[in-house]
Amino acid sequence: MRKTILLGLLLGAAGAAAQGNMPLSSFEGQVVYQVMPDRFFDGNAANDAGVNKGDPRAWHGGDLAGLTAKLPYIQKLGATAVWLTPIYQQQAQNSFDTAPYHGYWPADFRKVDPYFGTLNDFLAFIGATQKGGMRVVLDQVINHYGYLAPAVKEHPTWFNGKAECDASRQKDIDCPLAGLPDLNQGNPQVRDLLLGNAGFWRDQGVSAFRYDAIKNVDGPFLGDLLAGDRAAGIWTLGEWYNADTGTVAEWQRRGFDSLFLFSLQTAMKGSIMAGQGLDGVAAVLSRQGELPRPGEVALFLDNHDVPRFAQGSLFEDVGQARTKYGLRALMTLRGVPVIWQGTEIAMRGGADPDNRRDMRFEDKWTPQEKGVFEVAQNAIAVRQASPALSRGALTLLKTPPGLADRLLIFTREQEGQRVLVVWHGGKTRQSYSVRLGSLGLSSGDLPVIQSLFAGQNAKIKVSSGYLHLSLPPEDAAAFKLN
Ligand SMILES: [Ca+2]
Ligand SMILES: [Ca+2]
Repeated sequence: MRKTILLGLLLGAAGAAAQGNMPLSSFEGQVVYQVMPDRFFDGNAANDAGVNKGDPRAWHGGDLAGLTAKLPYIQKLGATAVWLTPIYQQQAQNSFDTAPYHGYWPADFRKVDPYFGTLNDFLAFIGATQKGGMRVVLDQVINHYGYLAPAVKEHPTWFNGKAECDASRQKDIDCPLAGLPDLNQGNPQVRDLLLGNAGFWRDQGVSAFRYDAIKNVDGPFLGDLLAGDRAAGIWTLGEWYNADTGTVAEWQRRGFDSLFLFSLQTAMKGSIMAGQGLDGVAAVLSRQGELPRPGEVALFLDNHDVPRFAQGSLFEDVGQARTKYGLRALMTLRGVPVIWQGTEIAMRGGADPDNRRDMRFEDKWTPQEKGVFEVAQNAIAVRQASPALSRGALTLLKTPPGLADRLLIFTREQEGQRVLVVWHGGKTRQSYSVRLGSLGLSSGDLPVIQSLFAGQNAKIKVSSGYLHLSLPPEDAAAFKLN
């Protein structure tokens, strides 16, 4: 026990020193593309034993060789970083009639599962990303092993059992998540194992970690883990399911560079996909001042744990149109946009595993899917070409009374460049005339105005102290002001 405390103090001191000397890692300006390798692309049929593409709960054969082969596709979309769900060696058997294709049932944290390939395949992928100037975010599991991992029987003292769970006052931390064998990070062997895992993968050339289920992990251990990452220049992204602005702010203060802002995803899906007012989005954005580092927060329309964004609409064509709106809207926000594979073509799917259908590439697309991709590609390019959109401060403007459900207006500003952003929830094309003074703008603030997104007809004019907007239905527009 004493040894543990001393080691903790030492690491804490090293962490503090590192924080003092090292600039904080940043992903501001990046666009992340999220991949679940088993469901992305099969680049090696030799590791496909037992694959059954007809079963959504089975292995589907996608692998690291396939991911490397399709890296040009991700680059063509315009993403600058790739987040892979875990690639570790998984438990050999199924649980609940489900194979560990998703990567969250690890058996060995320092081996690559043969279905995904080898460590050399991973290094080849890293090499290809580095050649393309891209970054890699690797998913790290720190809360549990897979249900049937050999370690559970080999090292019973590593895990919180029923007694520990019953006695705990922090049930989220010391009780099993979905029944998974829960690691006791207070055990020095477990601690060293997990800190060592982080070091092992850092050494393979990753830029960032996405830490799974941080709500369920011991806080002091997380502090030590983050100190090590920070000292090594690794960006850390925590997953706290359903986190709101307050939770993200708290964990940024406690050392994470970023968390996923689930509350914004909920509000965006509600307003863009389900016809709720845009005031719900404004309410989330109005809290950004609470965030220590708003530019680092991870923003998303959907991911592998929630139903697909496009699934929020009954009809496929409506889902596609609203996904275009969602993708444009996402690219106007302050933070780090994360696009889950297939959202760029408005793939559909309900709850897990239906939201993890195999990725489909260009040769299989309908003209409508191609249309969604082109909007995604353009929106990303517009964001990347604009310092204001990619890194600028966001200032929410006051929407005139009675319009807050239909209009969301804000500016993004960086290096003297300014962009005016308008989201329009109206169901038909509509014109609005808003007094500049009521938005907190003066006419002198709006010298030259240029619409930024291609393929949409959004217009803006300033005259006699009014901002006149002519907006397509259900879409987000961005206008460069100078
Ligand atoms: Ca394969
Ligand atoms: Ca736990």
